[in-house]
Amino acid sequence: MIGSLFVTGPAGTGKSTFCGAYKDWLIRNEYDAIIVNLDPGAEFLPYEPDIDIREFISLTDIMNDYSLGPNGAQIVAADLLLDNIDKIKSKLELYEDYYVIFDTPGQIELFSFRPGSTMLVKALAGQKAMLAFVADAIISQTPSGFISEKMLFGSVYSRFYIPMMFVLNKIDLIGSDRVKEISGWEEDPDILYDEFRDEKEDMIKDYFLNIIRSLKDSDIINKIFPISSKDMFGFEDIYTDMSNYFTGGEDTDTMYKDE
Ligand SMILES: Nc1nc2c(ncn2[C@@H]2O[C@H](COP(=O)(O)OP(=O)(O)OP(=O)(O)O)[C@@H](O)[C@H]2O)c(=O)[nH]1
Ligand SMILES: [Mg+2]
Repeated sequence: MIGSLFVTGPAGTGKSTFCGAYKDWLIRNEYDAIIVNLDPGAEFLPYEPDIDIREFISLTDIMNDYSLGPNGAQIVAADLLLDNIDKIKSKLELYEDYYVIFDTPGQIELFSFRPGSTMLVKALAGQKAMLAFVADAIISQTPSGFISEKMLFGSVYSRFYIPMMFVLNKIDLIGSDRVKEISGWEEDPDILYDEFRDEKEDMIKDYFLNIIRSLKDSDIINKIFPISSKDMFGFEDIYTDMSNYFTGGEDTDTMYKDE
């Protein structure tokens, strides 16, 4: 692989839709890309996975074999991912000059907070791994929603400690003026703090001011990638960041292009 993007984030933020749309965008722009589905519980995927963990792990079998409900089975399945690394790796070897997009389970804690996940990322992608944290623009458009998404982002970052993008998905639902306001919070956390106070009607303590400041000081509040997976908008910036990281900005794929 040239590089990989592990796509994580809270349930329903559009991770799988993003994976499918971003792969299509890459291919449309003549970059080779595949998707690996790492969600054994996915019942429907908005794309055709090139490699699929469901070939090796069945949630229904786990529920039957271990007498578990769906949540317990998801936890066993997340741990069983590790036992299947070699099988996934041998399939990945067929895609030497490809970008690899990994779709991860809907429940963020299954991927981001299980001890095996950092090992999984290392084993599958080594140093060639980035993370995309997909947040929902509808939730992130309020100061409190934005702060909680950023804290979750920081929490995932502390687990993996590899380059990680804050991807604000579904911006088609909030409009460009709202996106500008959210970007303004990135640039000046004092504005975020003031608007947070307005939202909470001044009923807040320095506690939150300190949290916002420390998010800014730690660079957790720094850059957002506003996108719409529905409209395929904003993908260029994500690709630029990936390509800068993995290839130093050089297009190593030019040999696959017509021109
Ligand atoms: N308007 C709009 N809807 C979107 C966008 N991206 C995803 N959706 C919708 O959001 C819903 C959830 O999308 P998924 O891609 O399944 O989200 P997910 O994060 O993979 O969900 P889980 O894996 O179940 O956590 C679907 O109805 C998508 O059509 C977007 O950019 N704009
Ligand atoms: Mg999904």
